[in-house]
Amino acid sequence: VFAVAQGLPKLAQKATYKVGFAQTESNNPWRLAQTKSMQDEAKRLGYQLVYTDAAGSAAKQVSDVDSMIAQKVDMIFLAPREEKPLAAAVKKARAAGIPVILLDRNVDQKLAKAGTDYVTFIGSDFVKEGQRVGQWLVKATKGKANIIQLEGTTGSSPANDRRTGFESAIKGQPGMKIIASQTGDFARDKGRQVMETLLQAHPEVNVVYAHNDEMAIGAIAALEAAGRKPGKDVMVLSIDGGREAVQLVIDGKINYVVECNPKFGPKAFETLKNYAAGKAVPVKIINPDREYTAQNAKALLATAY
Ligand code: GYE
Repeated sequence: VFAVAQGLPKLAQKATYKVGFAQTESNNPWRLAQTKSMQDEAKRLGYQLVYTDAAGSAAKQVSDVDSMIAQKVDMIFLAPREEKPLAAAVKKARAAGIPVILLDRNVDQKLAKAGTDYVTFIGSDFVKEGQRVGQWLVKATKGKANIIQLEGTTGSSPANDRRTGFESAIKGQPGMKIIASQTGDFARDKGRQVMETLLQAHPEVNVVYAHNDEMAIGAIAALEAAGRKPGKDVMVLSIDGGREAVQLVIDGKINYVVECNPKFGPKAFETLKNYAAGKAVPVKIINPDREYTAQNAKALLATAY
């Protein structure tokens, strides 16, 4: 299925564009790297970028999109914080004749559709990311583990899908149990606090699966404060692959990381140009993800974001 055929708002071919980028928050290195990549590419092309930061509020992000519509931007890049509340914002932009490209997170597919309500989703396959972590863990533990899962932002597509993928990968393993699963909102300090509480209630834990690096790093702090050895007596697994986490793989405190690369700028703007040129744009553009292990982390560190 290709986007151009479906009656989406058209985008004229112009020498320069005024483009919106509605970011979800900027409290972690992943978000900062993504924003920088978007800003750098806009600058390189000589496009005007209208940037907003929803500061962790889906309601603010909805009004940020409203203001971009009012400013009549040519196109909106949106990183929807949560799947449901932002679906309506996507439809509003479409009704106003402004095409939307979703970056890194998706909206609820029952509420808004790729190729109809928005042009395309560019990002990772989150189900697969979770599956890769689960499959690695099955091998590494020979199917025996007491797992604490630190979930991402409630209602966000990566949290939903990383949980689904992981749980599907360990499903056939009677010796692998998720003994607790709670949200840490993709944030370092929240991850630390949640881990601190869960650790007291579940001292039998020997694996922490965090939906992103930030929560994994927070969990490591909680484990160390409690006298546990992250990476040794409690395995730590995460997703993202920022430089700090890759260094922790080298240090032996994180055992396995699936990459989720935040450098969307070049792909995002290339897609804009293809769309304006009337080329067929696929309704999903999936970024390839690497992985970091004790074997390759040193060699790949310099190329991590
Ligand atoms: O993993 C996390 C960020 O939406 C894929 O959001 C993104 C996730 C990423 O805050 O660190």
